[in-house]
Amino acid sequence: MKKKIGIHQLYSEDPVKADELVWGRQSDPDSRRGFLKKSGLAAMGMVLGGTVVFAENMPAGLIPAGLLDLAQGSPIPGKHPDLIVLNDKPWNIETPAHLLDDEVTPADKLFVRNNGLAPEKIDVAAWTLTLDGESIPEPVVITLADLKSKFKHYTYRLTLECGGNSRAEFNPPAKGNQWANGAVGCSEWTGVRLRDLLEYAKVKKDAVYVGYYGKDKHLNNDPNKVVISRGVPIAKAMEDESLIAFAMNGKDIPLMNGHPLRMIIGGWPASVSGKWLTRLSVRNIVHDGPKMESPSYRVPCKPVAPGETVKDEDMCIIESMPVKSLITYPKSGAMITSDKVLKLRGHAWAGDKEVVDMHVSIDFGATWQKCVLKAPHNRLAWQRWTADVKFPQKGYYEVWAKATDSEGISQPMVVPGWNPKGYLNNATHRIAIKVQ
Ligand SMILES: Nc1nc2c(c(=O)[nH]1)N[C@H]1C(S)=C(S)[C@@H](COP(=O)(O)O)O[C@H]1N2
Ligand SMILES: [Mo]
Repeated sequence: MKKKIGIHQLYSEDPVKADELVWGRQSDPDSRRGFLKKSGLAAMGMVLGGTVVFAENMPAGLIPAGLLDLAQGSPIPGKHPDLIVLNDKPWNIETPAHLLDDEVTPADKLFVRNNGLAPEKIDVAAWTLTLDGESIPEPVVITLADLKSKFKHYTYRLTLECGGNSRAEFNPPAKGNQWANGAVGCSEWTGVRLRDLLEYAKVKKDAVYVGYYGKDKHLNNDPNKVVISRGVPIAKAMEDESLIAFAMNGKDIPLMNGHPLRMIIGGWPASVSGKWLTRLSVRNIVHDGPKMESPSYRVPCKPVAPGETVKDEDMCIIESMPVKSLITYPKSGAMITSDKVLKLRGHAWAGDKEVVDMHVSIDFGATWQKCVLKAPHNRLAWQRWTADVKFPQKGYYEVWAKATDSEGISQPMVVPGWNPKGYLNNATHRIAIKVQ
């Protein structure tokens, strides 16, 4: 069941609280007069398409009229109004496939997956990153300013996909956010290499895993409870593209995507890319932070029948994500005329591997047409594919898209490998086309 939360619903429960969430408005409980900070004001201006001239007169808890037409939209500042809200506590927001058409996913179209409450106050000037753990001789604290000025910067486009993306298609259903296909994106990240930081902190030879800690708060507000602390084996941490990023698409990372500092690990479930990063714990064992334990972000080590119960010890940690693709143009349901060639487009990716082949079918998988496929901009970036398709007669069609990775593994046409938590569904993406 999809839970969509529109702006009205958000405001109906507690408009003043909603205001605080949406715009960061701090309200005076006595006068109910809103006080908007500069950032909230700027966000409001951006969403409404112009500076709010008399903002200081705006009562707290008032839904801007300019937002009313955006009804079902995402109420998060800086996020496109057509993103779909699956949950608001915590925020889980996905991007419809047709909004993922850009080669580089813009900030307003990158999905949000929070496990807890995003930090409310970010003090960039006071932000530090600590490196500690069994495999670091002496804990090291680096200020954000030093991290930016003392280490070499690298920029990569990296595909981030939630391990639970496309969960909605599993049957029997798996609990959790019922993502359709839009918990994925490929933005351009700038930061320092995780490897450079580890070497600076004199990482020991016995290092096994790098675990992250972020500044978000547990849903129950308990400051001592860690929301999520996952990470990657040392070999993945040492790769060129494993970044500690402070910028996305040449700007500050959006608040909901981890501003001012986050880990970015392309090709692996995005849950290993820690947001609001404050600490890296370099472990001499497989990291054991919250949500590393079974069954979180794990799948059965051996395939199981749909609905089967799997023991915790028979679940294995997800590493590289499987081959997958999206049709990003046209939007599902598009109507075209029968004399037209339809120019389809999308992206394909394959975890740590590359996509080497891309096909589409308009006859429910009976025959497949080869697509034009571009090389990735850099390793671990998704790849653009295009195809010119003609439809033989008027009627309803489905376009199915199928990518094949460098090991010859293709996307399945039916939902693969049912698993208790509903991870790793990489079945072919399907859209509807009506030819008139
Ligand atoms: N600190 C922190 N990091 C986090 C999370 C979180 O809840 N807290 N969620 C993880 C999960 S499950 C995913 S899919 C990605 C989502 O990244 P995004 O919100 O920038 O799209 O962040 C990961 N990093
Ligand atoms: Mo995730």
